[in-house]
Amino acid sequence: MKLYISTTSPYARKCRVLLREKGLTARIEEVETHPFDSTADFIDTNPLGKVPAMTREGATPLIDSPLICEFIDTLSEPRWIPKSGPARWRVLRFQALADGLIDLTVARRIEVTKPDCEPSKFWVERQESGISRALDLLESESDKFGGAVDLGAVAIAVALGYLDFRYPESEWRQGREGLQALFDRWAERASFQETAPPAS
Ligand SMILES: N[C@@H](CCC(=O)N[C@@H](CS)C(=O)NCC(=O)O)C(=O)O
Repeated sequence: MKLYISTTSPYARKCRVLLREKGLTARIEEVETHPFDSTADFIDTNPLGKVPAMTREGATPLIDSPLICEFIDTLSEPRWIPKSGPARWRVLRFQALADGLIDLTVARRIEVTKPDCEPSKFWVERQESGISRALDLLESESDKFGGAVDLGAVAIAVALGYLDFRYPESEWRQGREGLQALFDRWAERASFQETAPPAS
């Protein structure tokens, strides 16, 4: 099996952290790709041209990081996504919030780095407000993921790492001790260190 990744993609990083934590790096080969290169193998795997994307022997390819993580999680125990009950929805909701935080941060960066064009104040303010509200909500619920080792906690830590990488002016740590504690805890793990984005 192959996992198409880029080293700067936070969505791919979520899958890569999970692969390492679940001891599956020998079963799934990471193939570094630049989504804009659109090689035939990559586009056959994901016609949308986005990473991460995954090939599987004798089965359909998988795209979209939540789906890929769900599949990876079935390959070894213990599960990082609870199979049922309220814990499952808690973990998947935290992943959705974290992915949404990444979506807004990516959109903001595209807006502020557009060549030959002033960023739209309306969109940048809208994206920054959404980022700030999502961070405040996660901080207010940080007792729920506290010391958790599951996909929700991974997704939040990856989103915070992406803010450091692409939007350090957000100063997300200010007044958010719960999120800072979560991030510091993950920053110590080999899975997190090995998948850190390159220095920008
Ligand atoms: N919802 C997707 C988002 C994937 C995504 O947007 N990946 C970015 C890299 S961070 C990408 O490949 N962008 C290339 C493009 O949009 O053309 C996921 O969770 O996997």
